[in-house]
Parts: sequence; structure tokens; C-alpha cells
Amino acid sequence: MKKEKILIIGAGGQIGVELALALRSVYGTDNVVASDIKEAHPMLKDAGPYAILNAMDAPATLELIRKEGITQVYLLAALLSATGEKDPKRAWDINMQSLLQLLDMGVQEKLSKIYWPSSIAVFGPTTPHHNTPQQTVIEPRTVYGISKYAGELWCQYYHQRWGLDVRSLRYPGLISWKSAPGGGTTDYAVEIYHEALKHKKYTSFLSEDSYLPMMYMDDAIRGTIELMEAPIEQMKTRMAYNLSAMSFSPKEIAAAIQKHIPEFTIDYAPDFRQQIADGWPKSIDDTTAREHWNWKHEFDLEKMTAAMLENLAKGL
Ligand code: AKB
Repeated sequence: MKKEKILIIGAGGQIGVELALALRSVYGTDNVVASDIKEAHPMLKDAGPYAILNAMDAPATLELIRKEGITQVYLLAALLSATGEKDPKRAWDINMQSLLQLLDMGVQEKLSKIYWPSSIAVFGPTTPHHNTPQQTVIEPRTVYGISKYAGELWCQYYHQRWGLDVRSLRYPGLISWKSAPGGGTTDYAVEIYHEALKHKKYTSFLSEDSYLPMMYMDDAIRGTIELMEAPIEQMKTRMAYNLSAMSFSPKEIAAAIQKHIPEFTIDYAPDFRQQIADGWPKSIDDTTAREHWNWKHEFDLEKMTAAMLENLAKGL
């Protein structure tokens, strides 16, 4: 087992649950403290160290870091794109304050590493939409995207100014069966599997040809841990890395589901999230991550659909 003591802030969310389970298998259960503002997710309940923690509460975070002898922190608490648009100031406060205070604690407490997720939401309508490069025009139009881009710049600044080892990925839409997404524009691609199994039909809040970059959670978790374990010399950018696996539209994911559930039908009722999706890339060029630290995805749409339907069906 590796000698690190890890704190996950926001462990009850879509990424946090699976990341906690994966990190515990690498570093040992007792070496990964999961925390969230709410009670433990069923998969984390009585399954290892757990603390109730508000990501905005700096004194409580510092106390926990000291009490547990934490060496690395994964900060996952955030308001995502769709929820953020409903209360932009709150989204900005939560997403920024939690990061800035942790960066300060990272310097003060000499944390060995911090992980903070970014997103394809940093890109906006003026960015090239196809094979969006690592470095390009970045003019986000959602408060979530603005906070992620500002956060990337802060992470880069703390590295350059104080040598803090902060690492970050620009996640595409993430698709998982263990934990539910919350408040994102890409959430339709998770809901559709649940509805296909339960009701054999789904109404998409994005139009049929809305292509977006997506990734199966297994790839995202493996990529995150590989990034964090990569030797420091390989971290040649301190902005977040583009990360890519697949791109599809609601029509295409429906067709992939119909191969398993032929009677499944989809219709479309685009809402305010359509405008957010229209401003984001349709596909991502992640050559930099592939070259710097050997990132490689494993799941495409077919393989992910088989895994999602098989695993969700077990819970019905
Ligand atoms: C969202 O849709 O807001 C997130 C994201 C792409 O960061 N899933």
C-alpha cells in the first residue's frame, strides 16, 4: 500500500463515490477519508472513514486535514452547469471559495498533491467545436464554465508561485451506474439508461443531433488516478488536461440502447440546457494528455451501453 493519506471533499457526488472506492483499493480503506455535506452515500456508509464537511468551511477543513494527517486532497464539491445557471452567484461562491481556501491550505500545510476537476464547460461558442484543442479560444458562457476556467488559472498560479502540485482534468459528460449525476447538461446520457430499463421510453432535454463529448466513469476514475500518480516531470501543463473518450448525440445513444432493448423509444423536448450544450465542443482533442502521461480510454459507446444496461438491470 502507498503511504498517502487522502481526503475527498464532495465524496457523495457522481465522481466522488466511485473515486473513493477506487482510491481505497489503491491506498487502503483507512487511508482515504471521504467527506461530504450530507450523510454518506449508501456505497460509502460504514465502508471506511467518513466526515460530514461543508467544502466552504475552511476552519473545519483545516481541522480535518490536521487531525487525519492528510497529505493529498481531492476537491470535488461544485455546482454544475445547469444548477449553476439557476443561481450564478451561489455557483461562483461555492466553486471558487472552496478552491481558493484549499489552495492556501495546500501551501500552508505542505500537501503533496491536490486534485481539482475542470470540465469541457470551460469552452464556449467561440471555441472550435470539433476536435477542440488543448490550447484554444476559451470564452465560457456559463457561470460553471467561468468558475472552472478561473479555477484552472488559479491552480496554475499556485503551482508557478508556490510550487503547489495541483492537477486537473477537463472532464467530458460522465456516465455512471453506481452514483447519479446532479445538475449537469450531460445528465441526459445517464437518465436515458435508467428510463430505457424502467419505462422503455425517454424524453431527451437535448435535441436529437446535439453531439457532446462523453466518457464512461471507469475511464474517468482510472484517468484521474493515473494523472495523480504520473511522475511530476510529465506534468508539462498546469492548466487542466483535455480528456476524451467518445462523442455521441441523443439519437445515437438511443440507437445503441435499441440494440439491447428493441422496443425502446425516444422523443425530444429541448429546454434551457440546449443552449448550454450548443456552446460546448462536440469532440475533444486530448493528444496532450495522451503524450504527456499516456492517457488512453477503453470504453466506446457500444461497450459502455452494454456495461450500463447490465449493471443497472441488476439493481431493478
Ligand atoms: C455538466 O454537464 O455540467 C458536467 C460537465 C460537462 O462538466 N457534466
